[in-house]
Amino acid sequence: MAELELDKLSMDPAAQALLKKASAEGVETIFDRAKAMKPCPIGVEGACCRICAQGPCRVPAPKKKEGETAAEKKARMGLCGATAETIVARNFARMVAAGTASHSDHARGVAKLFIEVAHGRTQGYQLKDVTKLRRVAKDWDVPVTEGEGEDAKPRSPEAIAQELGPKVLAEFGQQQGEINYVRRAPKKRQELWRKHGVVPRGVDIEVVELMHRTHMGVDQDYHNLIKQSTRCALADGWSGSMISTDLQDIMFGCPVPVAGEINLGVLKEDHVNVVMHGHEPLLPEMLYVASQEKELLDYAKSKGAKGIQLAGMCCSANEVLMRHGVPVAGNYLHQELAVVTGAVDALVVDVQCEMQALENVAKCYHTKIITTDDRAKMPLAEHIAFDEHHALDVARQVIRVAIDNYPNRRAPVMIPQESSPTVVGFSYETIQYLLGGSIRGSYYTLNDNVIGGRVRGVAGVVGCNNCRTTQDSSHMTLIKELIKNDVIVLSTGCAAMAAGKYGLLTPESASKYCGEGLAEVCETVGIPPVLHMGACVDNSRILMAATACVKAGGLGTDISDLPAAGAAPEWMSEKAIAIGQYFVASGVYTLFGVTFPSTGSEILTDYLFKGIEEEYGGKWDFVMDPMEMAKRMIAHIDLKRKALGIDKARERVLMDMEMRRQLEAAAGEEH
Ligand code: NFS
Ligand code: SF4
Repeated sequence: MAELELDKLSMDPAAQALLKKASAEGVETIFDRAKAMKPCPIGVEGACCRICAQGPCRVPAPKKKEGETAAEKKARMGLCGATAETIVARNFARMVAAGTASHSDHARGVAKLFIEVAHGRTQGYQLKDVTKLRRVAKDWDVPVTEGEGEDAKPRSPEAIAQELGPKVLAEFGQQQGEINYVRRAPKKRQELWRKHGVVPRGVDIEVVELMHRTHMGVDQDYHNLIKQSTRCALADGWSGSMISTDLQDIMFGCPVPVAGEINLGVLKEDHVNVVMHGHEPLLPEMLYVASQEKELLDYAKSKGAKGIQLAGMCCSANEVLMRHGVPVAGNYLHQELAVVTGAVDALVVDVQCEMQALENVAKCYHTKIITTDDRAKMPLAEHIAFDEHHALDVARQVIRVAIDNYPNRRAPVMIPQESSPTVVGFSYETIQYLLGGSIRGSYYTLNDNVIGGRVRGVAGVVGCNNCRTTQDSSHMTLIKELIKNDVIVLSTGCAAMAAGKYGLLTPESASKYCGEGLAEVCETVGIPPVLHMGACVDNSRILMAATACVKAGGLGTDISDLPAAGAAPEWMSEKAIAIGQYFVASGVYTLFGVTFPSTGSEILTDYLFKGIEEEYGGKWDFVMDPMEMAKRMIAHIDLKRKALGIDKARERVLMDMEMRRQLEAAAGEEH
């Protein structure tokens, strides 16, 4: 691969160095394949229907839109007569269904584990955060005390959990009524959802119904299809994902600020390196415990290693980083590159975002790929099945395999030096504590700073890496532009890791990159301008934070009133579309980069980008250029400030700052 192109593939020097190594060693990566295989232009715009065997039917948007006559437009249909609107909406809907299914199947596993933990039937797990357990129990109408009046005593955590677990699990199969956490949303939002008939009944039913309605010859009305997509996506955000977050916090601990390191430089040449890659923190929690056991450390030493280095990848990484400060080897596009270092003794995967190509790359090195989830196998990998009843033993076995593999390393090993310090762990609760203060117990201080104009607004920057763009580049350009304009950034997933790699997850970065208003707030509170809130299921924490802002007062009465916007500039997964749809339906202006899967239908795109706002107060947008993306987000934030009547306050703050700058300059001259 020509050297010149490296900076087009990734802005990360660690990635560039390893791409060079891969190329010299004749190892193919996704970056090579992306060059060789161009995406299908019809599929990209969602305009290929292959849901029955009479197709695939292709209905691409005409090159020149003005040129399409009514007759041509009419002729643009599949064999069964499905219009471009129907076909594109069906494809979009299926992405929402798959994304929701992924987050929710993860959540179901967590709920099942939770029940086992409650009954003491697992190995290694416990109910760590009893305060959160009690709070969550109240939200599910599970009593936290027993006895009446003065005799009332706190109920044991086990008893609470034993009642709570089955209640939560039942929500997946619930057939009617409303999902429980709808009650957590602002009142006005709940009413809006009820009015439009999109409050999810349960989790599974919304996915199944959406799959049914997108089968050949069922729902042929794009608006109706997007309506069910909304209902399904809301089940993701306000149920599946939120359940994962809550129960994981109870079992593994609710994140509080913790220091960590990010990038491939966290691997150690003289240690046994175990990379945990995937999304479900169940096994990684136990790997973390096992990696510290003396017996295994001694075993590693007996093989000539100095110790065991655990490192995470993708969202499993975010989970253990947030809770234990376990270092992160990288985000999505780093997975093959980690193997290319030649220093990874075992790459342990669970579910989601794992490239099958890992097997091929691993063949060129000594790395053992270990699958651990019966739902996610790879033909060439070793499978060590996770079992919550013996989770710690399974973790020990995995680490033993890695240790046994350590002596098999082949030269040359090359670990890039890059790794950046981070401060992570900004759960919804932590932000409340840091910014709201324990007295008011709310997001009041944050609101106060927004109202006063120091903080211009709030942005969520989330989502993946995508090999069709320069790795991390759009994330960085967008985030830097936002914080420079005093917009505080909440981040999750691979976007948050990107922010970490280039130093934006440290409190010190505030004075370097932020506008004066945001810098002052960050310095006073001691927080980074980009708050790492966790994995992608933890986007539910952003929903909770947005709701808390509404409830704290002064910024309107619904999420759609907030000076806020969301973006996924490098998205690639179906989960991202599900997330985007629930943010839009929760009232957020949501921008995606790279490509947008509805462009095959102008009418549908117009609805998603404009019409839907009249119904939900939020809308989609598609912008490839991250600077333009920032511009639109800031413009939207300013629009909301104006509607709230707080635009003048910001002008005053800026004026004060200018005056202070002049005074300081004058004082400087005097000296
Ligand atoms: Ni989210 Fe996390 Fe990353 Fe994208 Fe994949 S790891 S769940 S889907 S690629 S952000
Ligand atoms: Fe073609 Fe209709 Fe079959 Fe889709 S459902 S493949 S548009 S015939």
